[in-house]
Amino acid sequence: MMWHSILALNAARTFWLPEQASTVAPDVDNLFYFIYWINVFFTILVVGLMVWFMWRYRHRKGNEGGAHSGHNNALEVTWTVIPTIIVGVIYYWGFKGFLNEVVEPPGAMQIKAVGQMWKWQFVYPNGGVSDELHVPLNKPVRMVLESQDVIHALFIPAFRVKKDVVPGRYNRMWFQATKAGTYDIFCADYCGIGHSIMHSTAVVDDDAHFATFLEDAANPLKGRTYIEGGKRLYEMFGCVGCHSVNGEKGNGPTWKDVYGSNVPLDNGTTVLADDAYVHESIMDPGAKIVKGFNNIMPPFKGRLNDQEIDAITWYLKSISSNVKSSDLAKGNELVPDKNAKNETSEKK
Ligand code: HEC
Ligand SMILES: [Cu+2]
Repeated sequence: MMWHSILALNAARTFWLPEQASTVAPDVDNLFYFIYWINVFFTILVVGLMVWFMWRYRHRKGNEGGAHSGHNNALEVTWTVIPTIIVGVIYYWGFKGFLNEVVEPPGAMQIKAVGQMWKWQFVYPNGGVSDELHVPLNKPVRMVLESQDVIHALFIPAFRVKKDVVPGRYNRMWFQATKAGTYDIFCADYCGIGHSIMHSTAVVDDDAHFATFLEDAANPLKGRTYIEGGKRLYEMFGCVGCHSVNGEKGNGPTWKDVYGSNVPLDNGTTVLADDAYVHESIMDPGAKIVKGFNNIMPPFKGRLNDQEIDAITWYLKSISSNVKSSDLAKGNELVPDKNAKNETSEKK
């Protein structure tokens, strides 16, 4: 079709639009340019005629006006039928494109996107987690969208997809990336003071890189020491949102100097913050409530395995003055690889 080749030329230049990096992108852009060029054509036609008529029928001596034209059937039919056809074409094209964006192809890989003020987290089928979206090249991906707080919207311009992320509801969208590279991700719904910093990156990987990424995302401790791994988990699992490591009080108690201290509880007793207490605090936060805090910490039972809790514990020790640095030797050892995979795959 001639239209298509003209439109394709346009799209290649991407004068208005971002790069095309998904299967649906060319169609979305072609429709955009179709409407755009129709507008250009009719704007020039109508404005051109107006200007020409103004000139042609301007007031002149001897031309006092007079003849008025009345009803004209041919004209009425023309300007009814042509726009109707154009609107029909736009509707058909748009609806078909809409269906393409809504009906996902079979075999899509599911990635969960969790929006929270003001960051995105992505969860992969193997339990891996990242704050930067990685997707495989040329494979359909289903995004299941979940919000922890208010309404956000996941917008990946290069893929031409955007969808609201609504608390209490699982929205979905799908795409298939067609070009390796990195692309912007934005939040497209005003969600508070940090809205403008709520962005991330979509990385389209070839199969080998994607496999490596998945492996690393699901085995956050691999190749790291216990202390480094614990710090990574602290960030990956959002502990950082409630627990500071510099002594500042947040929604939860600071982690600085907690390990090895006597923690006052809300039932009036105290407890020594040792390995067992840390383990219990993570798996079953409601069991002992720290005085002055509420029971708002989500339990991480089923999300963190023993090795990961060990790593977090070493991280806690490394930032506590109650632990001598000579006692940190084990924490500076590399986490052994064994079983890491089997255990983490149980995470949801
Ligand atoms: C939504 C906020 C929130 C998040 C997220 C959170 N916590 Fe907590 N955490 C708290 C609060 C509040 C307390 C104190 C109340 C209690 O004992 O349950 C607490 C207590 C603790 C304690 C006991 C600390 C002490 O001073 O005695 C540990 C250990 C702990 N959390 C670990 C974690 C880890 C590990 C993560 C991430 C995997 C995490 N928390 C994520 C809110 C949070
Ligand atoms: Cu947002």
